[in-house]
Amino acid sequence: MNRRVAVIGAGPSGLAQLRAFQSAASNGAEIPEIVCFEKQANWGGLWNYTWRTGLDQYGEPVHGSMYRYLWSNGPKEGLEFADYSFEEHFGKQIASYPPRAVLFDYIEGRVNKAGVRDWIRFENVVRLVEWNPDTRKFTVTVQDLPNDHCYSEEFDNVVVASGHFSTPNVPEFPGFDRFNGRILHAHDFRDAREFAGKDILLIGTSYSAEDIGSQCWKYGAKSITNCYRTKPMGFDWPDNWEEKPLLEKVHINTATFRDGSTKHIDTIILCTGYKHHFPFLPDDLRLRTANRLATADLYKGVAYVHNPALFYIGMQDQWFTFNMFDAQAWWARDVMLGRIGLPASKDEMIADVEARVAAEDAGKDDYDAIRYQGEYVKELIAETDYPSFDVDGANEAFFEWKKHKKKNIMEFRNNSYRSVITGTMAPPHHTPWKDALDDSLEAYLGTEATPAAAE
Ligand code: FAD
Ligand code: NA7
Repeated sequence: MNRRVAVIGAGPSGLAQLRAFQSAASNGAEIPEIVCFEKQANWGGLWNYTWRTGLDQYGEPVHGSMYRYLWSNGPKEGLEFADYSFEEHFGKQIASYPPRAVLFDYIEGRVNKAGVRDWIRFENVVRLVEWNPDTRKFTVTVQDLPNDHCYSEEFDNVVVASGHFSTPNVPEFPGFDRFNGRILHAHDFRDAREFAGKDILLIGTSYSAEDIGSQCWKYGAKSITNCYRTKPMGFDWPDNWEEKPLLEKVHINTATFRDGSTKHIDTIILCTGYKHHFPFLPDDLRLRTANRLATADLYKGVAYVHNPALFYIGMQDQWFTFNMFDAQAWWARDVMLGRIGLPASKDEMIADVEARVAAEDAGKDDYDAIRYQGEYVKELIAETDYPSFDVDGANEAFFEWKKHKKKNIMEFRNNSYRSVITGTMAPPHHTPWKDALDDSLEAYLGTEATPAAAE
């Protein structure tokens, strides 16, 4: 087979694609040549922590949006790889909300075992993808950053796995230009200790606001205020945390909210989400979608309806993450290997997208959304040889998680859930989340209580 496949990005989605092909090869299939382009110097995507913000040493926008002390925001039992359990990786079952370094280690363990690192060209950023309708091939233009060299190669298929939580959505509010303090987006947040003793204002009500606020609270902020455009998060917050209607304006250090109330503020953190941003894709190939479970223009959530030689992995808003990316990558692989056929007409693919959008819209709450995405994962897995797993069990872990958050937002990470891959119950973590200041892999996997000061 002399076909070639380009994978853009070596985060969890791109790595899922590499593992999918490697798995087929190890089962005796003939596979195309796979070339993965990754602009960072290592794999892991967002889980590859960087202290950098803004531009990197090459002048590239920094991809990383993760920060120090980040622990999984959902139970690991919802994201476990069906072909590589936590027990296989760590040699034992571990607690349910691992910090970033622990999850990075787990992600890396599977692809080290698969031996796919040689397929990746690190510090090679994709600049442009073009489709040639005559040859029915893509031309991918890449810049080798350390050698400052641009080159182009041809591919039969392209898989876009470049993530969508890196390009910040940055609204402006009246008075920002004269605010006497730091204004940053969640994308640039790195270390909560910077905000110890300060009055913090968070704009937004989703994961970033909840978690960055919790981090700042844990590491000693004086007060947390978050404001909402649609509705408050509604958790039972600590005494020094309050929720307010949306910010109307700031003047010097005073924030005024839509209900007319005011508050002294030292720092504003925009937790206002991210944009799907593909500067390397021309109009005919570029996905334009809102951050939702049923994306626009992707048949089965994966194949681009306007050119199904192009695939997108991980472009949905996410309850399920790693195992959903796997389900998508296995499915995309099987289309590329000719094991799964696509509908003959574009209209059929568009009808599939419309049905998914309608089904998502019919859901009434987060529980329906979790079920919806669980069904999607099941649907894709049923069409490939990705190991089947108890998706309903993973849904249950998510339901429990939501209840635990409602019960106590600062204690939900102290709970444990049962693995749907191995059936083992996770042990409780040795230290309550709010007291565990050291987020290193060693501290987490150790058995001692570790309230040690963070370094
Ligand atoms: P990414 O991880 O973003 O990886 C994309 C890769 O593509 C990167 O390595 C990037 O360098 C590369 N790339 C981009 N453009 C180019 C280019 N032009 N050329 C070459 N390479 C390129 N999920 C969970 O399951 N649990 C959590 O607790 C959790 N916490 C999160 C916290 C934060 C702050 C954020 C932002 C996300 C979190 N997520 C979490 C969701 C996260 O999106 C997924 O876990 C996962 O990282 C998505 O993988 P991905 O490969 O699709 O994208
Ligand atoms: P999300 O989940 O996309 O949420 C964005 C939030 O920002 C949401 O509460 C929005 O409010 C709010 N938002 C967006 N624009 C505005 C403006 N202009 N004014 C006020 N509020 C606004 O992003 P997150 O960063 O929290 O999470 C992304 C991923 O990172 C997630 O998958 C996690 O795993 C970590 P709305 O509800 O629309 O009114």
